[in-house]
Amino acid sequence: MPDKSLERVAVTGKIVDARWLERKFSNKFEVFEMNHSEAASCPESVASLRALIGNGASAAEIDNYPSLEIIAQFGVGYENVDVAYAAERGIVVTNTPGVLSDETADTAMALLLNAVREYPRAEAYMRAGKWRNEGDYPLTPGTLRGRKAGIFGLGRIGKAVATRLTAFGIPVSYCGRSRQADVNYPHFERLVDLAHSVDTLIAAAPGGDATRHAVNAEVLTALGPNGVFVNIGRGTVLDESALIAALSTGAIMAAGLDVYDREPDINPKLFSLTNACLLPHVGSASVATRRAMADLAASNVVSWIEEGKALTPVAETAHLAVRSGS
Ligand code: 8YV
Repeated sequence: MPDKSLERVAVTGKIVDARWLERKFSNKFEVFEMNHSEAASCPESVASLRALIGNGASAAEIDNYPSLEIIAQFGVGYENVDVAYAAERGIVVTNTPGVLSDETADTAMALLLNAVREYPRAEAYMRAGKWRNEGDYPLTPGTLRGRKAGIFGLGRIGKAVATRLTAFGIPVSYCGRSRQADVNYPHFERLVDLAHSVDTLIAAAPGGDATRHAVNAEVLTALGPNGVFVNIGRGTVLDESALIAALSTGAIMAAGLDVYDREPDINPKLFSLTNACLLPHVGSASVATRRAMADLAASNVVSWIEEGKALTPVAETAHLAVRSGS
């Protein structure tokens, strides 16, 4: 029986392990699993909810919850939360920075290796019995040896990718909002200039209007015919039609994608390209990492309820991280 004195917390959207969350925080709050449309159709059941753990909330969805004080986004990206509107209503928004950086950076390296050395295709070749019947899998034109990498978006995930590339012997440079004092990698202000100076571009940039279609035909062409593009951040950062054209014409060699413009609806043309290695947005998708994300989201809620302090507020609502009077 749930303890009636416990706070009820709305859990919406794709939280991979809501049951685990419920067990782990059972003495802290009561999970109220639902989706935003249920909230809209049943206003009395959500009228008193102060906290929401979820993935995305538009202004209209936020308005379903008149008593809302905190939105704990399940993920590091939060372009699908209307933070400006949340701030206007005095609602603090938190995300899950740090806990998924290594897992996501590992996925970027897997995409890079798979795109360049064709490991998924080589495995499919073997499973089809072709090794025995037709001979060795062809030598790959691509190699990581001698590559130069550029990272678009040197946040926590970008930095974890840079560490891995450096360990692989690949020099790194980057393009981001500003030059960062804690790294020595060369910085480029313009993405196209970065692309001209490397042959491997890895996007780990946030989504939203500021980065929409930043990786366009000009940027891709600048990578050259040996070029490889990997996207581990947000699908909206890439002009997908430009990538499809670049892969089809050989303007670049290969690509590895984990994120898409309108996922999970994928442009079918991508499926027909053998030089595209495609994953279904699994960058952070291990049980351990998704639990660490759920843990951090829920800890933000607990800290807010118990102490009036959000642990990892997003920049736009940092001024709301401490409840007035706390
Ligand atoms: C998850 C992500 O896929 O953190 C993010 O921004 O995109 C991923 O880690 C997502 O948040 C889980 O739904």
